Amino acid sequence: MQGYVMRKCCVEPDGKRTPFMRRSWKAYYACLRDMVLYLHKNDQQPATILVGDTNAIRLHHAYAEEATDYRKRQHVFRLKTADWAECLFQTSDHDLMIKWIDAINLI
Ligand code: I3P
Repeated sequence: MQGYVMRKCCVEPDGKRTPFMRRSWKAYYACLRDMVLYLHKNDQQPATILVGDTNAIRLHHAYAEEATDYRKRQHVFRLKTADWAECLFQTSDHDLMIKWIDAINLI
């Protein structure tokens, strides 16, 4: 699965709140491949991203769910990874949000 999403970092792998400078929403072209969610700057010749980079999120033991507590934007889901990091993703509509959640949780 792949497509454009917005991402907002909330909690770092150490469990601490993401610093102010890195909490803003940013657009990415997301690609789900081999249990890793790669966040590319765009869909043109995606650059190589090494697993372990903040833009290559390992999905083993990760969990996605609708972020019903986040009311500033629509169609937002939360991704919690095995290292306790958390980020929010916004999709363009509800169906796409459900598809991303299922794709992440069912791999
Ligand atoms: C905002 C800034 C805020 C953050 C907000 C961001 O980005 O990072 O700290 O609020 O998130 O959009 P910008 O500087 O680009 O305006 P929090 O610290 O409360 O997360 P929000 O859109 O969820 O309010």
